[in-house]
Amino acid sequence: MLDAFAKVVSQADARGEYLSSSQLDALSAMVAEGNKRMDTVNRITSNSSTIVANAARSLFAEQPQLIAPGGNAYTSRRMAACLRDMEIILRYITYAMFAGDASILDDRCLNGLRETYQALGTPGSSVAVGVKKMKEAAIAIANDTNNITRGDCNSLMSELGSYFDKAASAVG
Ligand code: PEB
Repeated sequence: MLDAFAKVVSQADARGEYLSSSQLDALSAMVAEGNKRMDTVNRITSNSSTIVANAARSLFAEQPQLIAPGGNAYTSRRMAACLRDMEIILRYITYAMFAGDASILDDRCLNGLRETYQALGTPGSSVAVGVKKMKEAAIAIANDTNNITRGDCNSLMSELGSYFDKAASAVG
């Protein structure tokens, strides 16, 4: 598991080089913008249940076969497993956002997930739709400019979006 700092250190070490000034500039910008990153993580974390529940509701409205008898989220046990999976994915995305690096998400959540779903007979493409719905909700919440000091959050939001895209394409 790496964060943005450990990542550049390990890359530089692999080449036997000092940290470059562009790497130092990028990390320095990350520190300077750190409050926005923490706010983003905090907003998603404190709204996680809403994000998961609304994304799941919308997924089941679009794909009602999932909750019909014989569907992949039919019976409360499978429904609970489905909501739990979405919660797990969202949680790892908040870790990646905090660390500024996707390796925690890759290593501990997405690695082997496609194969797990294949083995379970769970449709990965439907999970991917659920993840995309969480992406829209999370960005809307994290990027809400009401009642906060306004700043430029474009690059943070595209970074956040990239973690959801990574998760969706890992299973879809
Ligand atoms: C991944 N999901 C399930 C299982 C595992 C995971 C390992 C099998 C064991 C169990 O049932 O608990 N676990 C999960 C994960 C990590 C992990 C992400 C990462 C660290 O450790 N069903 C649907 C939807 C979708 C869904 C499309 C969006 O119809 C999910 C939610 N996952 C789902 C379901 C099961 C499951 C298990 C229904 C139960 C499958 C079954 O037992 O038939």
